[in-house]
Order: sequence, then C-alpha cells, then structure tokens
Amino acid sequence: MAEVHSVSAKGLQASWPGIWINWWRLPLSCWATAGAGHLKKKQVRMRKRILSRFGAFGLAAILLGCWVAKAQNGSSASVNEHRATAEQAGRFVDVTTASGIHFEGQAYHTAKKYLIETMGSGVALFDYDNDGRLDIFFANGAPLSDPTAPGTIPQKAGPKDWNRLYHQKEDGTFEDVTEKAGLAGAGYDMGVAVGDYDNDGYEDLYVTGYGGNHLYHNDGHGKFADVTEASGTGGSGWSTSAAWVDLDNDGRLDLVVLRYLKWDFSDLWCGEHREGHRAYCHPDLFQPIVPLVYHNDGNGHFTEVGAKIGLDKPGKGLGIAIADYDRDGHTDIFVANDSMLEFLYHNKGNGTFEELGLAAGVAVDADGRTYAGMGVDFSDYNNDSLPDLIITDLANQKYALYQNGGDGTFTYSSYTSGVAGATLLHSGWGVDFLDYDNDGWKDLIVAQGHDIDNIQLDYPQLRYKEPMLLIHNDGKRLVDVSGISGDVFHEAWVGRGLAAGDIWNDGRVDVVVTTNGGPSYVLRNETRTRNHWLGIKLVGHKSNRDGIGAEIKLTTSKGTQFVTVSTAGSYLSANDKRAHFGLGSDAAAQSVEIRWPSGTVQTLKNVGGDRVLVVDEPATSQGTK
Ligand SMILES: [Ca+2]
Ligand SMILES: [Ca+2]
Ligand SMILES: [Ca+2]
Ligand SMILES: [Ca+2]
Repeated sequence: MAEVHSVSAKGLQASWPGIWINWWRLPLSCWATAGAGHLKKKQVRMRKRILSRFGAFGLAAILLGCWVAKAQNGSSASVNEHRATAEQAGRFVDVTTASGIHFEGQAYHTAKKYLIETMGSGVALFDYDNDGRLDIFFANGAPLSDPTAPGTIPQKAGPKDWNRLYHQKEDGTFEDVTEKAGLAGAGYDMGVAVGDYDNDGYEDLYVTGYGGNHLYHNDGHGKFADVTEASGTGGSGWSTSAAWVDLDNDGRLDLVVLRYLKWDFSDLWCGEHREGHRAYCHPDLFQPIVPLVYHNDGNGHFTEVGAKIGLDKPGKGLGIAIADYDRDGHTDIFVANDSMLEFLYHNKGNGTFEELGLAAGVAVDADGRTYAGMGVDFSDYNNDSLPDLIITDLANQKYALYQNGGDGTFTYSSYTSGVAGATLLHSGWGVDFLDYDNDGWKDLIVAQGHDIDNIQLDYPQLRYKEPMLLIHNDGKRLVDVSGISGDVFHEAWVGRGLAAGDIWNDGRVDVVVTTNGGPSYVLRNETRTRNHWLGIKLVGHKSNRDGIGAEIKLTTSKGTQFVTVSTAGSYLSANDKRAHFGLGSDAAAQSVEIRWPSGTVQTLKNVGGDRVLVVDEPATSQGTK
C-alpha cells in the first residue's frame, strides 16, 4: 500500500479496452480530420505529446477521441441513427426549491484525492409514516482532514453533515423531520436500503457507510431507533449499496450489503506528478472484498451467513439488484462490480447461491472486456416477462444492456438496442427503467458525471459534470430523448444516486437525484400524455410484508408487462416499493397476476387504472389456474 504510483499510464490503461474494441470502427474521415489542421494549437500539442509517449497506442487513443467527438456532434451514422420524435419527449421539471427540499451533500475535497471523496451518496423514496405520500431520505458524508491518517473513521461534525429525512405534507411540499426521527447519523454515510424487516407494517432503514453501518427500526410514531448493535448488522470496511431480500423464503427480509474495496486513507499518488493533475486512483490498485450477508433470525437479530450460503466472492461492489432471471421461483442477485467481472448469484433454491456471471454471459461486455460497473437495474424492458439487466459504467465503455434469453443466459444488447451510441461518452451511476410516458414500455433514466474531477485535462472530450440521460423505449429501439425532455437534461451535474417513485400519486413516476458534494434535485415528471396507469402496493402476510421478490404480470390489450417488486437497484439508493404500470390507451388492465414469494398465485381481472391499488396476499392461491 505504501508504494507510490505514477498513474498517467494507469489512467490510459483504464481506457485501453475501449481503444482496442473501437479502432476498427473509425470512419476514414476521422483520419482526414486528425491531419487537417482544424485543431486548436493546444489540442495538437497534446496529441503530439500522447503520440511521442505512447506510440501506436497514443495514435489509437487520438483516433478514438476524434471518432467520439464526431459521435458527439451527431455526425457519425454508425453510432445512433435513430432520432427522437416529439411524441417520445418526456418532461421532467426541477421542483426542488418549491418542494421545500434544500439538501446539500457533503464531499470534502482534499489535496490527497481520497477515493471516497468522489463516490457520492444515495437517496431513498419511501413512505415511513404510512400516510400514502412518499417521503425522502438522503445519506450524507462527513468532514475529512487533509491529510487524514490511515485508520481514521470520519465522523459527522454538525448539521450540514447530517443525513436528512424529509416528510411529505398534505400539500405536496416537504418538511425536514431529521431530528425528530433520530436519523442524523454519525459517520461517513454512502447508501440506503428500505425494507420492513420485522413485518410490523412500517418501513425500516439500513444506512451504509465507511467504517460501519446502521440499522434503524421505525417505531410507527415518526421515530427511528438505532438497533445496529442489538441486531448485529454494524459491519465494517467500506459498504456501498445494500438490498433487502428474503434469501431463504422464510417470510422475513434478509440483507445483502456490498462493500467496495479494501481501502483506507493511505497516501497514494495517482495521475501525473504535475500541478492540478493528481487524480482519484483506479480500483485496480486495491483488493476486492466479500459482501456482508445478514440472515434475519426473526427476533431482531441477524446472523452473517455470506460464506455459509455461497454469497461470498470477493468483489468491488457498487450496485445490487434482484430478480428471478431463470424463472425457477427463487430470487437471484446481480452485483455491479467496478473494473472486474460482474457477478450473477443464482439462488439454488435450498438457501445457497452459486455465482454464474460468466456462464450466463453477464460478467463482461460483448468484447470480453470488464468495465466499471456502478449502478444496475434488473427489469424486463422488452416485455417478454424475462428480467433484463442494465449496468452503468464510465465513459468510453458504453452502458451494458443484457437481454435475458430465457435459457439462463443473456445477450449483450447495447449495440443493437441503441444504448451503446447513446452512452459511449457518458459516465453513469443511478439508473432506473421507468415508464415515464405510461405507454407500457419501460424507459431509461440515468444520473451521470465522471468520477475524476479533472478528467477534462487528459480527455478533452469528457466532462466531470454531465447532464442526466433519458432514453425512450418504443418496444423496438431505445432512443436518446434527453435533448427534448426539459431543461434539467441540459444542466451539468456530478450525478450519483437516483431514486424513482410516483411522489405525488399522479401516475407519473418522478425521480430524486443526488450529486457529489452538491445539491440534490427533485425532478417532477410532467410528461404530457393521456395514457392510463396503475400503481400496485403489495401487503404480504405469509410472504415478507413488503412483498419484495413478488412478481407482477399485468396484461392490457397491447400485451403483458412484468415487474419484480423491490426497493433495491440504482446506485446507493432505494426506490418506491410500489410497482408502476403504464396502461397506454386502456383505462383498465385485463388481468393482474401476482406470484408471491410464498408461491401463492393471485389473479385479478379487469382492474381499473389511474389509481394505486393495495393488494393483500391471500391465504391460498386464487383466481384462474
Ligand atoms: Ca409519508
Ligand atoms: Ca418495520
Ligand atoms: Ca432464480
Ligand atoms: Ca414508456
């Protein structure tokens, strides 16, 4: 660890895969541009420097940059030929201030460029007081001294470092209830997971961080008790995203907590040894670490069982999502790892797991390369009732879309779907497949921004601050509609966490986005559409009360949609647990089939839309067979 790295080469190494993959895609005109003298002197100097230092690799890097720049200008036909049409436009409006939200995430920037400074923190959308209105929780950092001694566990110093809980009032605005709720927190916090682990009807919170995590039990009267010690869920190391999921189907939610790296505040120099060029270190410099897996014993106590049940491969976990991808009735787990193989944990059904990412075709991209997996969603985007995967990563890597083939394997579909062209230049974190226009096809929204704050020095075409991305799904193609979907998609933020949910119960799914060391944003979905919708809130009885892991198939005249009930996914964040469906022009769903985690199957017929339906788990299977 004491070794000092000069990492200008390392930084380039991070993008070698992109170069190897893409050199042959360069249009010939790019050669012409490279030598045509259109470049500014500074760019020419930089290219010469790269050429002399890195030879053929440098040339390839320059050509890639040239190609990327052309793609950015929309002049490369090979990237994304499909242009957005006006009827596909979404409309998301920044209503943060009007909502009464004024949260500023704290990320202290030191001269040492500690990696933790740039990893952001998450947000949760959940209804903690069961008044039917979604509330918002933000995780927050803590001050770092410059330098910080290795072994230090940073602690919050005052109110600006606090985590925050905002309660939604009857008029749709929010009030800060952090102190009353007892949720200010203590350390350098990162992620949040929402689940009613004791099945008492009130959502509980798990907050992850650096040097220890916290479990907060919701007492049902607006207060949360820190039950970390009694529950045995404190953990250690650098925890990131976590998921509540009933691993062994005993009706109680268990907890899977990812950890990022074996990391402390050691003084490592990465980037060039020049003023202003020091950079955050690449994850390759640190060792992977096993996740923490807590089995819910049912008496308020949890037991760590990762090794016992095979959920214990060392990884560099940043994102987690759940779905039963192979349709065997048992919920599986995907882990987005940073710059190594991605993991797919198959649930063997006897309470144990096997990691099958490579065999299933989701460990690497189409060229066999790893990428910087950060956020993930495990959703059926093409309406074939098989959950697919989208994983966000860094610029020059393209977000990874894997289409589920139904035979236990997936096909890398970033190129054929249009995702590659829309995301090549971007760095994504929080991500969600949400149907913003209620046409029955899940669209894609991503919080974006690079992890390296001075990335532009070495890669002039890349940006630390980036606008968000909105992609429309028409059932055949995924098309970038960011440019026509509102001012928020033209504002550059250092996006990190993202939580989705219908905040005002108006049938339009909204999002809340966090930025690294900056404000968070409440983005109200005001998409103009007459399409109908249906929200479904499950209440489990034999199954876990949240119904997490339940699958809902909804059929309209246009076909069937499939949703796995979950609060996990995205990056460091927790989504509204209610399932949301766009019904298109149909005012009602022909049928809604719910497969509960207990195995009970329930079918509802002719379900009227434009409302949130609460469905209780029946004692036995009912409806059609
Ligand atoms: Ca509420
Ligand atoms: Ca509870
Ligand atoms: Ca399964
Ligand atoms: Ca849609």
